[in-house]
Amino acid sequence: MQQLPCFASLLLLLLWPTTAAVQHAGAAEYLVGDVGYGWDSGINYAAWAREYAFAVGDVLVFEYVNTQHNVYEVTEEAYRSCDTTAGNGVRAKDTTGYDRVLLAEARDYWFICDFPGHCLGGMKVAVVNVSAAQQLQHPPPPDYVSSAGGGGRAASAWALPLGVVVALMIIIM
Ligand SMILES: [Cu+2]
Repeated sequence: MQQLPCFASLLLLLLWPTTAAVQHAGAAEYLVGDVGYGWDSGINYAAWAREYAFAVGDVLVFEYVNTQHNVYEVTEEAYRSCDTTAGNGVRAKDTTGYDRVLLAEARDYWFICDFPGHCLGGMKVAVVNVSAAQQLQHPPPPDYVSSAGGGGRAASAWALPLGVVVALMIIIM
């Protein structure tokens, strides 16, 4: 009879990291520019985007001062020309200052700041080759590495064997 609470607490211990893995194994969030208010003038977004392999389900977080910048999702042509006259090539507009953009499709995404001169000054980011499936070794953004979320990432590697152990224990009980 004394075995039951022991099993229960052991189960809880085993289930906890499994749950964490489920939460973190999927989509990742990327703070554009990697720092607070990282959507700004004077940042090399080509270098930023090269650091990551984006996948469907990932979320880009644009944080910025919304009286000074905005986020327009545009066509590749408008991205290159920075010309959005009369709404040309504009797919979506975000202006809150904290915009979360879901990468819902496996395609290329093009973003610019539409404030006068900002796009031409380099305030634009291309998120290309968004892959259809989440990769097993999907690189997490730095804020996940340094925070408690890193444990979740590490846990995902042994989530499956852990699940088997938990299932076995349930059968034994
Ligand atoms: Cu701007």
